[in-house]
Amino acid sequence: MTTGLDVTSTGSRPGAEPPPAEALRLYESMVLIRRVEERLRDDSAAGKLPGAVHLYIGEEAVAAGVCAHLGDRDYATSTHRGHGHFLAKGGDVRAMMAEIWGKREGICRGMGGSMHVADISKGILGANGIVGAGLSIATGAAFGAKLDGDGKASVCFFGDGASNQGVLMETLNLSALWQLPVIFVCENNGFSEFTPSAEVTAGHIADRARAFAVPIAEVDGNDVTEVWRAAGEAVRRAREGGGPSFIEARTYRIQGHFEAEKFVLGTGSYRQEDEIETWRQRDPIARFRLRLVSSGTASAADLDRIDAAVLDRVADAVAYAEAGEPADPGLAETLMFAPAAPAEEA
Ligand SMILES: Cc1ncc(C[n+]2csc(CCOP(=O)(O)OP(=O)(O)O)c2C)c(N)n1
Repeated sequence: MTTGLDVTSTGSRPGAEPPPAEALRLYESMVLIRRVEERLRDDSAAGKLPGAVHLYIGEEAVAAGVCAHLGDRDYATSTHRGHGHFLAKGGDVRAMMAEIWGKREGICRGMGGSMHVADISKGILGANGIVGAGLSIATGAAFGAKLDGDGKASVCFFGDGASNQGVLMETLNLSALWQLPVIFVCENNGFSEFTPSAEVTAGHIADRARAFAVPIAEVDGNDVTEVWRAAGEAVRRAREGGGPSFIEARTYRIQGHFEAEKFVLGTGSYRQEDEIETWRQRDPIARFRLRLVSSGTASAADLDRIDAAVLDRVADAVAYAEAGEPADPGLAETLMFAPAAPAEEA
């Protein structure tokens, strides 16, 4: 359901397909996110994880389709639902798993947990528990990239709930004014916690960008090819100095807002089983698998091999996390604050 780009395209032709090797990477990226999160779902239910996890199951095509165009030098900011962004951007699965398990082998030495997975060396500027906070961080990074002048792009993933934060208007304004290489990616999954988007969100989300003349693309966020195409165009625009872009990806989260939400909600429910089932039928991985096989890009056996290798990686990451040492609370102060600047000589 692409409703089209709002401006003259500078990038990939409508209908362009990812080349075969890229298509297989997209598939692998989505399957890795899914299998990691299924383990997190199960281990959370078994009470093995020290904190809450917000899962991305059903939304994998957005992270995979966008991050396929990014390298380690590019930036991405994430949300409280950030495991998919971390993995798709090239974060290490073992280090992320250990982080979520609260182990010192974790990417933030187990001090951050699920909502703060980050790896600056790969341009992963962090998951973030503050809704909308990634918008200003990504825009700041884009400002830095523009000053560096070396073609880096900066992506901000955020939800439909975050689209109601004032900071979106501020960052759209500055990025349009200064033509910053930032790509706003709204993952519109229809809910803000337990509230349907329609009850808290006025108007059409992409129109917020239209007001600043920022080019927009509205895509089916469960179709990785559509996301990949729109993101390719936006990243190219950013690298060529063409300024910001806005992608609204319509998707759905299959799991709850966070695992164990049923203990908060009691017997109440904010969505119907048949709605969830309808979206299960639009599963981005199953759809892409069918497309790869029916187009002859890959055989079912090729994809089964990828599936099996991913399962091995996930099992290895869980074993690594389980065997790790608990985080050291004594590090809290040293890890939290940057060292004081040396005193200036009189
Ligand atoms: C500034 C701020 N306000 C409120 C919250 C509480 N909160 C956590 S997640 C969430 C919903 C976010 O919805 P959305 O941006 O659509 O992301 P989704 O959970 O759907 O991925 C809210 C309101 C918060 N963490 N930060």
